[in-house]
Amino acid sequence: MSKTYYITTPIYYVNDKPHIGHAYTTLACDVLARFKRLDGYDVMFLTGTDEHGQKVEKAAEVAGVSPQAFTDQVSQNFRDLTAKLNFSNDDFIRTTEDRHKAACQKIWSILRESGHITLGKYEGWYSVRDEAFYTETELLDGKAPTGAPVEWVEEPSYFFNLSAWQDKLLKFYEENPDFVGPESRFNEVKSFVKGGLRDLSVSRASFKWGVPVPGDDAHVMYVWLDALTNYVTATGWPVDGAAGDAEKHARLWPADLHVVGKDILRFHAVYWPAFLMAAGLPLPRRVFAHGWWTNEGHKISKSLGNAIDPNHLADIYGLDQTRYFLMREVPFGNDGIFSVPALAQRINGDLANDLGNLSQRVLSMIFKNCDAVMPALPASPSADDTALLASADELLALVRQHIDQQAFHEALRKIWQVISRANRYVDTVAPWALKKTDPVRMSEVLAVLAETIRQVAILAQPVMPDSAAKILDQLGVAADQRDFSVLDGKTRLASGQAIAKPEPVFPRFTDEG
Ligand code: ME8
Repeated sequence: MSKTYYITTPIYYVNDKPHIGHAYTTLACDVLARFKRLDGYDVMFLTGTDEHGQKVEKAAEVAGVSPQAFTDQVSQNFRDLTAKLNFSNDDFIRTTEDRHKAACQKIWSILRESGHITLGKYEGWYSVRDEAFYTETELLDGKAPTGAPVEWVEEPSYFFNLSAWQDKLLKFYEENPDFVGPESRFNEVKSFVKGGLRDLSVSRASFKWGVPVPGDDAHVMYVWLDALTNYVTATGWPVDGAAGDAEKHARLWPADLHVVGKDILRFHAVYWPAFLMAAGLPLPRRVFAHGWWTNEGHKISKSLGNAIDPNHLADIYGLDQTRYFLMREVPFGNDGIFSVPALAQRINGDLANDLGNLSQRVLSMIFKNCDAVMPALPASPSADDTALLASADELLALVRQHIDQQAFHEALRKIWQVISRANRYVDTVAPWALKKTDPVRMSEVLAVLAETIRQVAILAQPVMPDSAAKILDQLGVAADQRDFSVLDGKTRLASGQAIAKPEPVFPRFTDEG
């Protein structure tokens, strides 16, 4: 059986429409999921919506509908976005589903029965926007450290004994140096835990929109305990429940990677591992926290009304162009500044000029000068031929290394180095000039280029599935010859097949509309 790879996005709150930030996280997971599938893994890629809690309840109230009707509607926006942006998720979980409520109640019962959850009283600050508890000392100018407003809460509450897990968490971090990426964020997590942990309030008694606490209807579960549990729900856990699936759970859990934004790293790298240890479940292998996109340097917020709609980006600039830009522009882990000029520059530079022109020029020459039949590679390649092909053959190993570190920008940079090399090779060997002087050599040169483009296009599939497919179609690469087993020199582009008249894949972007 092939190796499995289980990757998750955060589940998004349904208080608002999806924006570029949500699209970004899911896109990164989609690229990883596609990459791993092409690299021979049996992939489970999960995304979904986080539908309980006070924030969603309040948003429904403002909209004047019941929380369930509201979440049905907003969750659909997130589901629609996955189709629109060509996300290949294998499941879409909603926390209002029965399978999830069963998992939440199961984890609760385990924690309660093993004495890790006890009843007490919460007195302190709460931010509905963050769905998080804060101490007096954490507040800055009467607000949460995130800038969110807080309110005073005094109510009976169940507590999880988080403080008891400090040493075990630190030991786990020590033994698993890759647990959190990037490293700088892992250091922040460790300092936070070293600073001491307080027991965590895990139920609310002042509203109803949540999973009922088993055996105590006056409480609903804290939305973060509910939300985090989604990652095990989707594996068919609890295995003895109505939606249980022992085989699936054993195959998928623990997850290989939770991708999150830096805002919610603490929940994933501290609370979640503690809940899991307490419940006797294995811990995820890695959590990666990416940075924050701003709109030309301004924080994206509902109140500023400056959210960037990913649907709009795909419509105006092209889907694969948008996907490429988001993955290439900013080192994954860093904050990023969204701007249209930066996007236009990537579209016209990297895509239209570098890759688009290369492929269009080479295919057009084959179409015109080789009777539209794919030429054969040289029997005795020149030093230039060998060097170019070697750089393409080395790519998979390099790209895989970067992808396994979630360094998408580096992976793409490596691919584009080969594209630049191919463009320099075209200029140096000038196949158009060989047409009259040495047509055999011309066809060999074009074959070397076509083979390079084949490998580049296969590796570009996870980021730009449609555009890469168009290039591979134009090269005459069969549909079953597009996974990574045909890379690194193991296979070469077939010759002798007819090719159709090539069409440019990446149009230039101009402002003129
Ligand atoms: O936190 N830049 O949901 P959420 C980059 N329901 N990424 C951004 C972003 C931005 N400006 N804005 C949002 C929640 N994100 C919880 C999660 S998981 C068990 C529960 C992305 O709707 C980023 O991934 O507030 C961030 O972590 C997530 O959206 C927060 O989504």
